[in-house]
Amino acid sequence: MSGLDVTVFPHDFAWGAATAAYQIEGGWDRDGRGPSVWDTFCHARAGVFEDHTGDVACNSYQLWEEDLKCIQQLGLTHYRLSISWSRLLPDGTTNHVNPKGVAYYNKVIDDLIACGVTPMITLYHMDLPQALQDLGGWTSTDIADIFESYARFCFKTFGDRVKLWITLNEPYVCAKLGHEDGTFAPGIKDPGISVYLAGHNMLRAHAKAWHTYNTHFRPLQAGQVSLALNSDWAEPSDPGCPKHAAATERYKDFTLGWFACPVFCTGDYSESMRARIESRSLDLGCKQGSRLPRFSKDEPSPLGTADFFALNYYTSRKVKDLNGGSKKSELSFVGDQGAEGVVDPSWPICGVHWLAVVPDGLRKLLKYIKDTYTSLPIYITENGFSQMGPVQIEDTDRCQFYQDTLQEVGKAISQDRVNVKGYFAWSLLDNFEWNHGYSVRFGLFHVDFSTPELKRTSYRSGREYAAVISKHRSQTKPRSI
Ligand code: GBH
Repeated sequence: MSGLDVTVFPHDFAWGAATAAYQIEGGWDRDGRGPSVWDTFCHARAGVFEDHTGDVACNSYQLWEEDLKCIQQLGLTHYRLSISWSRLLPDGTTNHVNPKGVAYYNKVIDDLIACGVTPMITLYHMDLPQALQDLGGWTSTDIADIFESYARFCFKTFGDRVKLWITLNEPYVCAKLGHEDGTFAPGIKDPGISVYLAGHNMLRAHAKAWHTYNTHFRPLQAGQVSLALNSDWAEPSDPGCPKHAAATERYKDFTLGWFACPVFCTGDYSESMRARIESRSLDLGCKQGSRLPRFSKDEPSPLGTADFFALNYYTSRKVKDLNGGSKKSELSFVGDQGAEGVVDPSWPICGVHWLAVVPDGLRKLLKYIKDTYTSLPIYITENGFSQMGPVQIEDTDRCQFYQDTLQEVGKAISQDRVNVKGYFAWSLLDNFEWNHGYSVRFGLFHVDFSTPELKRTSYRSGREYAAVISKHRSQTKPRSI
């Protein structure tokens, strides 16, 4: 990454790395932690690579100090972690607080701050307490208030020190993979119905949590709250064809727009999403009218419930129109979307099959977000490159990827005038990569899962990322007044 011009990044740019509780913590039943949907999913052998589980993962629950050493070696200014909801509140509700869980996160937060690292905390990263799933999980209306109580508890307990909050990570993935495709926990396959209910309740939950923070905590704590949205950059597979161009707009509206439109634009789903789902619901004979729920006037609106834009970007897609295809008469999210994203054969794939390397897609997406949704500051809360197969500690391809990607972020800042405030590499450590188990490695640090010590060793990319951060520190001076 030595070819990177770091001077385009503002002096207070956040250099981070990210992780998520279930993917690193292990200690799944230690010290009073309750099970989450991912414990259930893995233990049921519901489709994870070679039946891997997060029971031990990187054992960050016991080896936090080792993680902290990695963070310090990188010289990060920021670290994004998530709280395991069921470690804090074993049954998901504030009726029962686990003091050991509180102590763990207090220590992590205090240690970070003592080392000069700013924590960014995600409240929910795919790991719903199983007890709440048993009540209907994200498809239940009640979940929004339960999440709000959990969020309130976290703001109250940690908010004196934590100033950057993410309520939900990737509601799209949780709704679609968890409730439509069934490839992520809780493994529900209910095409075209639960996906919208889950997404809707996540938006309600997020909005309630943001309003609680805004009213009761912001005046004293002065922090910021957002939700992390994943999005590919999308372009028509054939730019000359109006059908594919229209499909591309729908693709964007159904992925990023599904959550970004209610939060950043109108307080409601996009017109295109509403109209499509309504008319297809009629065509397909759905009894209750549209399968896309409505926001109630009696509840806090999602509009304006983000203090910054949090973006997880990994890859890009070329979009094809599907309106005439076999999905036309199928009750499904993709049928509603009427569009399909495919990988351009010219794009290299890094490790896992879905991850086509398209660094300039990030620049285009950043500009699109600024032009379409908001002029608020943007944090890139995840972005990364995976390895599969034999481990390469000298991961020169990943180094090239980070250099190319950061160069594109730099262009977004200096040429497109996008207000990018920070960048979080996914991930600090190799970890439990959901349905791919430990077969896919995203870390800046290698973790040796074959021995109980779970030794962390820096990849070359970790060393080079550290060099970028320290070069930036030495080349940019805070503006003097
Ligand atoms: C992020 O999702 C997650 O927030 C993070 O926890 C995760 O570790 C990281 O990405 C890397 O994957 O294999 O065909 O089922 C990014 C969005 C959604 C992209 C799920 C991959 C699975 C495609 N991801 N998708 S498939």
